[in-house]
Amino acid sequence: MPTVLITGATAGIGEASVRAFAAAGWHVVATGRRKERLDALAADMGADRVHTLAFDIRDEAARDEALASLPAPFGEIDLLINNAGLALGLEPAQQASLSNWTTMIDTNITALVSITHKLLPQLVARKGAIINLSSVAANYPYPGGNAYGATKAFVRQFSLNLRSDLIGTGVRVCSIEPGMVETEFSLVRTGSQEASDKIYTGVNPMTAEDIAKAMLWVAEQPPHLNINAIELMPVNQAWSPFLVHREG
Ligand code: 8X3
Repeated sequence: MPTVLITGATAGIGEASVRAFAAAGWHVVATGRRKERLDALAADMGADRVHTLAFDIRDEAARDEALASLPAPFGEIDLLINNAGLALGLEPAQQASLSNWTTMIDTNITALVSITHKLLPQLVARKGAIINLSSVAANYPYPGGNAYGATKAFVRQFSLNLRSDLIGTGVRVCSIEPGMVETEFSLVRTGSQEASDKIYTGVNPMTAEDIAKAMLWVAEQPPHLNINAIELMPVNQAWSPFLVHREG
């Protein structure tokens, strides 16, 4: 069975993806910062199916050391799921914290690009695949989206540009672009469980399992078929009219 490496696997979409791919018979390398959560996941799914690596995705030396330790068959990665990422803050740009912006850029862009660059030779050799977690925020601006949306626009465009360069290698690339999914996402973004609950109340938002299922579907398409991008929203989420400021 093929092997998938999933970043940001300790919660939400990452954790649900580990469960979905392992249940479908894949070997899964689950990476993230919170070791006890990774241990629990491996205990749950079986250590023969899920191998865990605890490191901060922004720490290249720790990442390389962890990847070098992978035993067979976990070291033979066929699919990279770049799920690790976060949103911090919903303030307008002129009030936002610069350190929030740089943390998002470091995680959502720099770390994603770096692990992709690291694994690309192997993925090319194995005719593998990459699934990048972008967002609807890549495609539509919204108040408070500022740097977060821009990082996700990078992820989408990087995915599409990878397709151009990887033509002829057999490597497939997909950008997954979800709207509202109830996970720790909004808790991390707002710093408050109450604020997070308010965002999802009455929305019937998507679940982490919904997105994991979509990723598994993408991964299990026949090798001649590439799903370029998938944009998903709960039925109760859509677009609003342009903001218009009237003077006077
Ligand atoms: C976040 C998407 O719609 O929750 O990636 O802002 S949304």
